[in-house]
Amino acid sequence: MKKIDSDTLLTLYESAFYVRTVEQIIADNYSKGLIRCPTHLSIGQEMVPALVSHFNNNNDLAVSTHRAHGHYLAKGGSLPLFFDELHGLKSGCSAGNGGSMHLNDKKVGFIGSTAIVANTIPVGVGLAQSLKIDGSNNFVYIFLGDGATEEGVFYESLHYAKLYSLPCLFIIENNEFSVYTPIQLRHSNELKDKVNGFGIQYVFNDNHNYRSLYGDFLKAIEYLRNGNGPFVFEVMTHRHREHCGPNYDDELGYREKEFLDKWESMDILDIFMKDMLLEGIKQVKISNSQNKIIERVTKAFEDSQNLANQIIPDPT
Ligand SMILES: Cc1ncc(C[n+]2csc(CCOP(=O)(O)OP(=O)(O)O)c2C)c(N)n1
Repeated sequence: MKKIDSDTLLTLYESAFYVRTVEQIIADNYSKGLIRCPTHLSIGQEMVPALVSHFNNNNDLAVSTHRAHGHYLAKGGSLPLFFDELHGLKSGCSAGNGGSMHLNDKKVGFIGSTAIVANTIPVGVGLAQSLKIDGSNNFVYIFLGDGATEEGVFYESLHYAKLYSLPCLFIIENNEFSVYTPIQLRHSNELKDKVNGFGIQYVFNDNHNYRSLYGDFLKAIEYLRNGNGPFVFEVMTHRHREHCGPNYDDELGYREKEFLDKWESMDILDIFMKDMLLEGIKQVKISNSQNKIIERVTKAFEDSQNLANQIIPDPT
């Protein structure tokens, strides 16, 4: 198991806490009506963003899905532009035309997220081909959910990426549900078997097993930078909130109480906190980090809300 030193542990925690804080403020304020776009929160799924942020290189590219906030922020996407986008402001990262699901920040290699399940996957493969043609040792993060692995284009993309040995890091955040439908009713066999059928490298990890995740992530990046072709990285994770929106929808009963309790007890922020204290990181240091993040996020959010408040809707 890869040893993670205490500085790295704190950095991973800070990145995860940052994404959680951003999404929490969105959830807390969504009902005010200033954010009107459909918004898919990834509260509970901060582990992958924490890793991506830790290893971020602006020359690596990324494409993502409807649940893209964490990926955008992890790639270093601008927080003010992000909040402005959610508020539909012209100053947003997609000029206010995209909303939560359509984020771009080319400066940091975040080429885009879209709402059509799986449709950024082949775009990512095309970007990887262009990197390869340019002789670059950068790669493309292709973020997707387990639901997207049911689309034919995912398999066409795996095939093409393998055939041309393209630098694609497919990261599948498996939260076990496609809206309300559990994976057991959607998949006949393991993803691993399907990926192996293409002769592509594959690793699986649980969200909370972050030491193993960290080590595998390092290996995957090295593999890609050395020009060895595509890599599939599946992470078992959990979204705490409803599929789309700021609320909980546990009353619908599509996820058993035991399932929800199990994931509640494995919340990644709690696990990091416990381990940081065990490693001897002082509570005061952690609190200082938290406060700085909260302050930064709150300021950026309030700025966007104030700007949105000044815009009087056109009565026509
Ligand atoms: C091509 C297409 N089919 C269906 C939908 C409706 N839809 C939106 S999100 C979603 C579930 C996707 O599940 P997954 O890929 O696992 O991502 P998650 O929402 O769990 O993050 C579906 C079916 C869509 N947007 N696009």
